[in-house]
Order: sequence, then structure tokens, then C-alpha cells
Amino acid sequence: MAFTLPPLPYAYDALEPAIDKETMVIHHDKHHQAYVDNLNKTVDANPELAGLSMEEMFAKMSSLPRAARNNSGGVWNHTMFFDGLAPADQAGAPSPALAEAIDRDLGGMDKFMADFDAAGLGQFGSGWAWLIVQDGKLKIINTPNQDNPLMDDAAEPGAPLLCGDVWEHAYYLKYQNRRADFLKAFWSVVNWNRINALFAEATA
Ligand code: MN3
Repeated sequence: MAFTLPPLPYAYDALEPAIDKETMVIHHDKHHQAYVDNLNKTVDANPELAGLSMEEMFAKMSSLPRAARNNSGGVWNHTMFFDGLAPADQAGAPSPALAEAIDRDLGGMDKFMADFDAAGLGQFGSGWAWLIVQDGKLKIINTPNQDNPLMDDAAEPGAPLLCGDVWEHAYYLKYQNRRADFLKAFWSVVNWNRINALFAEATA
């Protein structure tokens, strides 16, 4: 069965002013759609991928063709990214359990946000910043291209809670070269309710 593009869980302009409508339209309808289309083409061209979910591909990523990595990662990471955001008035706040873990593992909320931004800024070229649970603890990592922490050859494996897209297409229309300003605005639309739920699941 072919992969399909999940709809955005909010309106295209719902994240303004942090992320503008035009960027969201292009990012979701063009970039994310292209990864879905290319993943389906890759599956058609590689019979060993038939019937696999993206998570099943990640579990044996190192033995699959490069196109499977780029396109399954591209689809999955973008869904994770868009679901990880919410209109500012619906974004919630860290749960007591998550806040405690952020203090314990990441040195507090301010340091967490600064280190997450640094992971995004420090990713040379295109890639992603991540908050993950690794061995029961929170950790901030980054990945190049469309790699993610679920892939079998991930340098830093873990359960993803939040990702920040630091490909230029995620911010260039509004922020041009100012990746740091984009990451700062990103925090105003982070979906804490979802992170809380994923954290509870990953540490259950
Ligand atoms: Mn992107």
C-alpha cells in the first residue's frame, strides 16, 4: 500500500508569526509531499521494501538502498516535525515529570533550549536537531540529511520526542540566513502536550 501525506494538524497560518503561512504551504505541500512521492517510487523500484513500514525500514536501514534512507527519513521526520508544533495558545507546557527530567538530564529549561538550538546551529549543511530519550534519560542530538535516531546505524539512537528542521527550506522565506532567529521563534510553537505524551510513553 502506498504511503500518503498526512494532513497538517492545524491551519497553514496557525503558527504565525513564528512560522509564516507561505513557508508552511511550501514545506508541507511541496517538500513533504515530494518525500512521500519519492518514497513510493523507491518502494516500487526495490522489491525488498514492499510492505515495510517506515519503522521497519529504519530497523534495517544500513542494509537498504540510499534512496530508502533519504525518503523514509524525509517522510517520517517531517511528520514528527509538524506534529511537534502547535499554535502558541494550544502548545501547553512541560508536564511535571518532563520538567523534572529536563532539570535532571539537561541542566534546566534554559540550558535545554540553548543546547537544542546549538545542536541545530551546529549541524553543518542540512539536518535535524532532536530531543530523545536514550537509556531512560533525555538527550539532545543532531543528525545530518534525513537521518533519525530510529535508524539501526544511528550514532545516537533513542526515542524521539521533538525535532527541529534546520534545512534552509524550513525557514529561508522568512528568516533567510538567520537560522538562529528561526530556532528562537520555534520555541513559541513547540507542542509540549505531545512531548509530554511521548516522554511518558518512552519512559513507561
Ligand atoms: Mn524540511
